[in-house]
Amino acid sequence: MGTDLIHHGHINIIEKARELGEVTVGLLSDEAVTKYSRMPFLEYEERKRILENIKGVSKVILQEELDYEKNLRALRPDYVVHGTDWQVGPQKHIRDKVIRILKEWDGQLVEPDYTDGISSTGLRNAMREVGTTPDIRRRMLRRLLAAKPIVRVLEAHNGISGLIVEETKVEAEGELREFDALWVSSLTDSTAKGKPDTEYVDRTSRIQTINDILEVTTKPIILDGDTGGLTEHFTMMVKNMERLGVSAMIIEDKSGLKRNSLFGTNVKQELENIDVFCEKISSGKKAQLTSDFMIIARIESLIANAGMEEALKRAKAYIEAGADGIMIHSRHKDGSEIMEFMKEYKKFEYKVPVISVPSSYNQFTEDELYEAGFSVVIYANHLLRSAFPAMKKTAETILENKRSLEADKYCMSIKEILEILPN
Ligand code: SPV
Ligand code: MG
Repeated sequence: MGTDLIHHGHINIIEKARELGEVTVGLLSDEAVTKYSRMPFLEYEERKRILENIKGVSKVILQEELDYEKNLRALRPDYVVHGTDWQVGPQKHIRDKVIRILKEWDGQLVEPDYTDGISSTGLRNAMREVGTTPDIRRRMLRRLLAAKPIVRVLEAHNGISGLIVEETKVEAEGELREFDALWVSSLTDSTAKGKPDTEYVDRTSRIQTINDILEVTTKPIILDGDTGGLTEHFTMMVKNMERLGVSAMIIEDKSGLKRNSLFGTNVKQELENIDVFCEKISSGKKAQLTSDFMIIARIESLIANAGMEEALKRAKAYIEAGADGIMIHSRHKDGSEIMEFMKEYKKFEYKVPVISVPSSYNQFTEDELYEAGFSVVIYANHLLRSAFPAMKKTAETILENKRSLEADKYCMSIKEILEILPN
């Protein structure tokens, strides 16, 4: 079992197992669950306690992988009892292997009928409508970092794009894929408001966007905190974000009028003094109330053409100042400077998770970024960038035809739009 949402369907399975003998539950670790489903709301130890207290369960053991081989060989059970849900879909090959291994000692697979009218997925959807708590959501990013090779993050700039990040799923290469977390980007938050990405959109407005997203999602949020502003304001913002349940804030080491990094040196990109930025990081760390919240230092040396040495020097200094992660940014398309940075970073004595924003070097797959040493990949602006051309095309088509009929093919139906919104 993996889920934390226990229902009478699970109890039916446990009762069936109890008729056959002494029941041991293999409980999936966070790491194993996230290979086929989203992270459970409750942590492993909490899920374990619940199961241990269910009538008829003798023992709960850790299952670190989706594959049952290790536990099967250790226990050599007479029966494996499992719901029918794995007979099709991404877990089918795991089921086939269980049957094969059980044969070695004449063990048997028993699959009680699915209990009608209830499913963990249905409950999960209901949970989403109920929402989550700031504490559960805030902690989720650290749990994902511990459980997943690379955490996959997509940009959201309002409620509807938040819903897309929350709900989009695909089944590919035998696994169920979805996004792990949301990035609240300064670029797309500003652009959606028709404003430049220069910290002109103020904190009150950014908090409103975050609230709109929080209201309709349960996944963890990483906030683009721009430069963090004055240290005194940054520390207040840290407390504010913590209270809302945001998991992390990334601040960049720029000063003066902040310009978007993807302009590169076409505009003036002024780097903050290292000591001043270190002081900002350590003040933020001192201000936070929980141990879950993360402050991530973003290094802009490569964007400002200040060189690799400078980028590495800053990474060391920021880690020493208490940064929980670093983000190294680059706008070079070939990705060579980012890979060189990671090669040198691997030699660091003290390491923290490193975040990649591959807007320019987007030829690399997540697997390749993981191999290079990254722990998080942020797709920083793609929902806004893809929505904009469709909107523009629709506007042009209406003008050309003096009616909207021809624009229908660029639009989702009214019925669909009504159905994607939560009731
Ligand atoms: C953003 O998404 O606002 C970022 C990333 O800061 S970038 O636009 O690449 O600077
Ligand atoms: Mg930004």
